Amino acid sequence: MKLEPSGFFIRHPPEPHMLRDYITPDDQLFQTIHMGAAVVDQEKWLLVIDGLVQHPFALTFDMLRMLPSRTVTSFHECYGSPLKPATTALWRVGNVQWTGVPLRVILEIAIPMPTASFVWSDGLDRGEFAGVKADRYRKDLPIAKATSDEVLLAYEINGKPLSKERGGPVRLVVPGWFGTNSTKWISKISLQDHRATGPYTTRFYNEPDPAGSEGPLRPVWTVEPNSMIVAPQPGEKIDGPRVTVEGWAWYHEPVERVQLSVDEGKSWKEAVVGERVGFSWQKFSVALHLDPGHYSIVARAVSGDGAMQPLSGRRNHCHTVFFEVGRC
Ligand SMILES: Nc1nc2c(c(=O)[nH]1)N[C@H]1C(S)=C(S)[C@@H](COP(=O)(O)O)O[C@H]1N2
Ligand SMILES: [Mo]
Repeated sequence: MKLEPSGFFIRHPPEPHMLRDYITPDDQLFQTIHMGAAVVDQEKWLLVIDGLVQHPFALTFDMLRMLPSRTVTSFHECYGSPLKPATTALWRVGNVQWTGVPLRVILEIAIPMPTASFVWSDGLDRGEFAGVKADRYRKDLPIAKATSDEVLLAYEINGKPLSKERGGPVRLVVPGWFGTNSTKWISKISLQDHRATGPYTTRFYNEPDPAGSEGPLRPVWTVEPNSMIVAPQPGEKIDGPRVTVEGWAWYHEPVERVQLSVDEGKSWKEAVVGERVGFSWQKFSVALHLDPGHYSIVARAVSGDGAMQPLSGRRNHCHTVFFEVGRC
């Protein structure tokens, strides 16, 4: 398997204030590649389904295209480096439309055995990341998530074929879960009764519970509540007194409230939060009346289940933007 480029590669997203569009264009969406981008010939691509199934089989790209497809709008967020403690906020995120065949359709053809509890997914990339060698990129999903409607074997992003760097011709997409679970250059699905072997589910991408409990590490699966301010932009000078604050909020479950503070979290004002469509990010906005002066504004997403962003020290900590209100 040829890798081009080979080795670790990140394409960083633009600053949050540049991500104003509801649908992030492909060229504004970050990319994360651990070992290199696999060069896959669509004509030769084959997906193998095996393990704890009654009917193991393989299918070509043309066969995949004949199966029922759907389009899911979803935010897409990278967890960040699995080598560093999860304390730095990155806003390595976007919101896109994925089109493909629900993984469930494939699993229904294969018929999982009752003992199958995890779905492993293998990518065609191999090599070394952080000094650790791997013969493939391998991830896993509990069968309940793998069989939910939104999980796709995707071949399109925003209505266009996936590029090589995006994981084409076919990748897994796991809406609501961190990007690391969405295996690119997918070539094999295997049903198993235990978590996947290989560095990307054992050495990397397990973390302590941020609640601080001493228990075992948990897999990096569901996304935590998060948000980012897209307006005002950092350093902007606005004619007051009316200042419109806007941004995006996301979580694996819908975000219920977004709160804003101009006094470093002492008091909070509720923003208007838009509906979630599928697994999309949600727009928030609020109009503030501010006297002339220098301000810092902080946004905090709160979910229906009570989870909220911490002010600092966590990968999803609150975003702060400094700006100035002038006299109009
Ligand atoms: N095969 C394979 N799949 C992969 C990766 C990889 O290195 N190899 N990187 C993962 C990570 S960490 C993220 S955040 C997403 C990034 O997808 P994108 O580059 O399309 O944004 O792909 C995931 N899937
Ligand atoms: Mo990632």
